[in-house]
Amino acid sequence: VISFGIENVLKKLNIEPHNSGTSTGSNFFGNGNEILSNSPVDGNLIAKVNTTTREDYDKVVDTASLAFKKWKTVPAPQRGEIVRQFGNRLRELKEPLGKLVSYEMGKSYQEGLGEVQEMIDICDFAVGLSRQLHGLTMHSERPGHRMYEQYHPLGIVGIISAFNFPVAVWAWNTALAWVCGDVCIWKPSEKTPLCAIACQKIAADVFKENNLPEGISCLVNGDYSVGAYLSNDKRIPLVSATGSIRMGKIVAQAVASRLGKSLLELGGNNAIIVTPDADIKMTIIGAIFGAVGTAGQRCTSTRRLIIHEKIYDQIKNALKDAYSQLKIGNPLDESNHVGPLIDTEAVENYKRALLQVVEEGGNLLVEGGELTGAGFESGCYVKPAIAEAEPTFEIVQHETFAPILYLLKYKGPVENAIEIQNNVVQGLSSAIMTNNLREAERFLSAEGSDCGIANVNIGTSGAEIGGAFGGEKETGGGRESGSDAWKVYMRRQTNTINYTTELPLAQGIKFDL
Ligand code: UN1
Repeated sequence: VISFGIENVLKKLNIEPHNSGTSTGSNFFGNGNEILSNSPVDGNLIAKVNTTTREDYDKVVDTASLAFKKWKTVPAPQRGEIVRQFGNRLRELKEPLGKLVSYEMGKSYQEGLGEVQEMIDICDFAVGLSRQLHGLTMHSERPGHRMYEQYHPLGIVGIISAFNFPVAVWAWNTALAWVCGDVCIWKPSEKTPLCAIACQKIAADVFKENNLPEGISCLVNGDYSVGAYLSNDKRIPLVSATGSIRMGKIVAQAVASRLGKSLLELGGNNAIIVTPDADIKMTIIGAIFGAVGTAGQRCTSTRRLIIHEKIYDQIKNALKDAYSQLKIGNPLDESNHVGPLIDTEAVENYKRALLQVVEEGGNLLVEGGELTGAGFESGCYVKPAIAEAEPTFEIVQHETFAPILYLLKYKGPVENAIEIQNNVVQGLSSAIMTNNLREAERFLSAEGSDCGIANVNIGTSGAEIGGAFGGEKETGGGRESGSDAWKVYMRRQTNTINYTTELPLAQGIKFDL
C-alpha cells in the first residue's frame, strides 16, 4: 500500500469532496441528484457531486450567452493572454491535478502528469494561434473590388468528454474555443466529475482575476440526459463530443436535426501492421504500450496486430514473454505498468469479450482474467490478455475498452494487411512497423490506411497535440487539437468591398435600366 493523501490533493486544487457540479465560473451550484465518484484504484468514495437540473442548465446557457457578447469583442491576442495565464496555472498545479486524474480515473501517475502536460501544450499552441486566426485574401474578378475572408467567433461550444482523458480533451477544445472568442459549456463523464470540477475551478480563478464575466467557462454534470440538453439546444452552434460510436450517433443526429455543427471523436479499432521488415524490439514496445497503457482505455489503444506469417511466431513468443513481466496494481505506484479499469462494468465487458473470442474460435495466448485479493479490492483490476483471432470474428470488429490485443496473421504483400486493417467500421489510428520504404509509403498513400492518424515505426497511441486529432468513418470525422482544427470553432465570412462608383456584376452579367 502506498500512502496517498487525497485530502492534500484536493486542498491544493481548492476543491471539496462534496461539490455542486454546475458552474458558470466561480459560482458553483446545482440542485440535481448526487453522483458518487469512487476511485477504481482502491474503491474509496472520493466525491459526491450534485448534477445539473434543466433549470440549472438554462441558467448556465443564459449566463454563457451574456458572456459571449463581451468575450467575442475582446481582441483575440488578449484572449490568448488569458489562455497563457491558464496554462501557467496548470504548470503550477500539474502535480496535484495529475494525481487526481490518476486517482479518479485509474491511469498511471506518469500518464496523469502526461495528460496535464497535453493541457499545457494546447494552451501554448492556442496562445500562438490567437495571433494567427488567418483568413485568405482573393483577387476579385471585378475592377475596384477587394475580397477577403474573416473568421469570427461562433458562440457557445458544448463539450461532451469521456472518462479516459478526463481533463486533456476538454482543454483541447476549450483552449482553442476561447482564443477563437467562444464560450464553453462542458459536460464531463459522470465517472470523473471531480477532475472536471478541479479544472473548472482553475479556469474560473483566471477569468475572475482578469475581471472577465461569469460564463466564459461553464460546467454541467450528469448522465447522457444532460448531454442531450446540449445536443438539442439551438443556442449551442457547435457540440464537440468524445466517446463511444453509440453516443456519437445519438448526438450527431440530434445536432443535425437542428442543423448545428458537431465535432465527433468516437471509437477506434486501431491496428499495427507488422511486416517482415519490422524492427522487432520497437514493435514489441510499441504494441505493448499501445495495448496495455491506460489499461487499454484510450481511443487510440492498439486493439489489433496484423502480423506477416513469416515473423508471426517470433512476435507471438516475444509478446508472450513480455506480458509475463507486466506488473498490475495501484497506478500511483510507479513500479506498476497497468492500473485498473474505470469500473466493474468495464470488467464485465472485458470478461464478455474474452468469452466471445474463444466462442468464435480464437485462442487465448495470454489468458487474462480478473484480479482479486489484497490491493485489488476495488474489483476493477484485470490482467492484460492476448488472443489469436481471425479478422472476420465479430468481436474483433468491436472496440472493447480494455487491455485485450488480437493477433491476426496476413500472407503476401502489405496490401493484404492494409485491407484487413481498413476492413472495420472505425478509422481513428493506425501504424505500420517496417524498414521497407515501399511498404511505408504504400501504407501512407491514397491506397493505404483509411484512418485519421497513420504512423510509421510508432505505435497507434500517444499522439502529439500539434497535429489534427480524429478519425474517419464511424470515428466521426472530427478533428480536434492542432493544425487547423481551430476553424470549426469559428464562423467564416467572405467579404467583398467595392470602392468605385460603378456597380459591375460578377460573371460579367449586364443589368441596365
Ligand atoms: C483519447 O483517447 O480520447 O493519442 C485521446 C493519444 C492521446 C489522446 C487520446 N494523446 O493517445
